[in-house]
Amino acid sequence: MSLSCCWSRRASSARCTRLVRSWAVLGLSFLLFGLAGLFPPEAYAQDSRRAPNVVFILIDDMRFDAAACLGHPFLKTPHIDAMAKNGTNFTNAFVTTSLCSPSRASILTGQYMHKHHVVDNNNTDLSNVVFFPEYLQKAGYKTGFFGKWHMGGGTDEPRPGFDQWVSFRGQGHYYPPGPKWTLNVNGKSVPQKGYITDELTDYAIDWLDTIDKEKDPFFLYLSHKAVHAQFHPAERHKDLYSDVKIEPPASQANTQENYEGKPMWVKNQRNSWHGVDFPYHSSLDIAEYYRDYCRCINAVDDSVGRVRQYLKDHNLEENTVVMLMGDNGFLFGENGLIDKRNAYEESMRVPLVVEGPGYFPKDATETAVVANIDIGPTVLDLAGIKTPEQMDGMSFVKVANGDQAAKDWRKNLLYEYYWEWNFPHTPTMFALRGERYKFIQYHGIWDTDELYDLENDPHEMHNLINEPGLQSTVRDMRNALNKELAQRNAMQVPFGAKRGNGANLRRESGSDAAEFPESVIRQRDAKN
Ligand SMILES: [Ca+2]
Repeated sequence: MSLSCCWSRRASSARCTRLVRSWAVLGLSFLLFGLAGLFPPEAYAQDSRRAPNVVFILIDDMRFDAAACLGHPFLKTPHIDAMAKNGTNFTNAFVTTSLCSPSRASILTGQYMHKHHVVDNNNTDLSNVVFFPEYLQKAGYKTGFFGKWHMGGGTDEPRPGFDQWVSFRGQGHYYPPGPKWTLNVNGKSVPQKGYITDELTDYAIDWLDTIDKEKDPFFLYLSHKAVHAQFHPAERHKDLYSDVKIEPPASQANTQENYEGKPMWVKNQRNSWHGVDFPYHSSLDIAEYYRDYCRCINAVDDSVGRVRQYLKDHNLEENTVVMLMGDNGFLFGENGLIDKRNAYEESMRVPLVVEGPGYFPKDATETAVVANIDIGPTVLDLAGIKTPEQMDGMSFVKVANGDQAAKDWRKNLLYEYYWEWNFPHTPTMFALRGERYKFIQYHGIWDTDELYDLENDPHEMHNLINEPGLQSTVRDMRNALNKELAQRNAMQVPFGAKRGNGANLRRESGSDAAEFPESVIRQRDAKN
């Protein structure tokens, strides 16, 4: 092996750094002892540095494209861009369930929803799970949680795994709604003073100041309330992007062409709580709504800038891995829908940018399919802790560095969402998201499943489920999905108690209900 080999690969400075370090240690070994055989191979293959600090920044409902470096047409996000320039942009990052609490539980446990059982935003039972920061504590890390927890939103009490705790009940508020609104700071109620994105960053940085950073590694979990609805930008950002003309996505138009081949639930949801005809049962202007969403991103970008500046000012850049991720995506009119939950790209795809000199390549793009369930295993791997058996995810450190062959990485990612009483317009679905094709299988509807060619149809406009030339692909993906569900013991759908009608209204002047597709219509008997 020569040192030059790493330059022929994609941007892989981390691997080079490790190789240089490994060869330096190996040379020293020969010098001191003369006999390489005295050393087990691990002795010079391992990183001699202390386990790195890790900063995990989770952005609520951040779409895969919600930063300039992620391809957004007008957002200005200099700090997230600088992070991507100094690290790796994972362009195929997903969540295994596109909903706040289930996805957050998957991040914290490394498990699928069907295993951790946080199946909606109401379920509060977390008695049978282990949060990955609990392992970090045992390994000597100082751990701090700042922001939205959400699982069991009725309480803001500290949860296991964190030495420092700052959180709030439920979704929290951008600005305090009144003098009685409080944050929970290590078990004590403390009034929220200002804009939540800034205030959480203040708390996080104040906590970093208290740590003996020479002695202890730290894990900072900065879990922003932004950019969840209802969007309320910081005062300094309230006029940003006012002159930008916002065009609806091409698939938003209510045309026969757009709904050709789509399941009936998609057209029906158009005129519902989560559709453009009756958004949140109101007359909301989706374009203005999106503008405020973008403005809220800017406070997050400022927060990223402040955290990175702190690391720089305290000489922590070289031994700290910073990760930025969304807990789920968000639709702003695609297919006539808003919000999330479904398995379309805008819903299940999220941003994931990771920087850490020597750990992740700089200015690199990684296309391996990674997910929220991989965060726990990855952070534990960085800390030198083996992935616990109960976790479903995998560490992506090696695959990002080119040290793990692509063939040994997952080819298809399982996606799951369970129908909710509260939002009856999105059905239960299971999907396999592969590198080229996505197969979506529904439970509880009877008109059609879906298959998309993501290479030629990235916006999922043409359902290929009935395409004659792709029937073997449909069969293979259906078999693979069923096999994966069976192996994971996931062929069951839990549900909670019904408490009301849910958001089941339709606007009288909105679009009509969908008609059954021709594929299920017969003239006489089923043999026609
Ligand atoms: Ca969310």
